Amino acid sequence: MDLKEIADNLIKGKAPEVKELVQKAIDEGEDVEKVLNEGLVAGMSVVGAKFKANEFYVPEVLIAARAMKAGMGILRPILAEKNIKGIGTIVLGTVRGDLHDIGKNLVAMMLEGAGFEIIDLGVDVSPEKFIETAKEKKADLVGLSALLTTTMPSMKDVVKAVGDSGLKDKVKVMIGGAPLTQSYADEIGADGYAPDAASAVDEVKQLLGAG
Ligand code: B1M
Repeated sequence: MDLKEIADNLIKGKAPEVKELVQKAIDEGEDVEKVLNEGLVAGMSVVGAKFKANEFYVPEVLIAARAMKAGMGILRPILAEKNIKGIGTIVLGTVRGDLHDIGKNLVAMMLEGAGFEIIDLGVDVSPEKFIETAKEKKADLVGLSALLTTTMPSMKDVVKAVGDSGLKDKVKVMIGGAPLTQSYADEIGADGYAPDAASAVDEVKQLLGAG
């Protein structure tokens, strides 16, 4: 079957169609990685590009992400069974004291769409929790989101905790969120910064030398 059909439906945010087509592709014996890459990831890449170019706005991205989730629901168990590792493992969360998660969820979706394994710790995450999970899951990168100027300093605590726990050479730290800037990332010693969800994918790929 033409896997572009999956991508096209994903771009339009048609979750039931995406789910059905992914199932059909698997039933027809299509390679699971091919379905992931040429169907779901290809579609999500277009969504990311359109979001970057201001052709898509947050609602369209969320609807497309929901369609991707529907397709991933079928692929994930097969991938896990075949033990196909993603191109990197990312621990993601909104920092301590901060409850905003809409942007962080978008970043998670885009990164998952790009083939990364995402461990989403949710909101109000302490530096200790980031470190503990990064160690346990052997993460390649910790992604921090903040929407409040009052919670930005918590990112500095996480960067310090990464250094103190001996993970500095193993785990990169990327930050993002409306009040953040590259210069703040430089100031606190974070490895990377991304202004939006589509750029987050590019930045992570660059930081991890993936793709
Ligand atoms: Co709040 N809030 N809020 N809020 N809220 C803001 C952020 C605010 C700017 C509104 C304002 O005053 N104009 C202001 C912050 C001011 C400041 O710090 N300078 C504010 C405030 C003050 C507060 C409260 C303190 C209000 C109060 O109770 N008095 C309170 C704090 C609660 C807390 O966190 N402890 C609060 C609460 C809330 C709600 C719960 C009601 C709700 C959050 C719901 C939720 O997230 N589940 C909420 C919302 C919705 C907003 C606004 C309106 C929208 C935020 C949003 O979702 N944007 C916001 C005002 C605004 O931005 N217009 C506001 C859409 C989202 C897609 O964008 O999150 O920027 P964004 O994510 C982008 C990029 O930033 C980037 O990619 C995303 C997609 O492109 N990005 C990353 C984000 N994380 C990234 C991580 C990366 C890379 C990129 O790498 C890891």
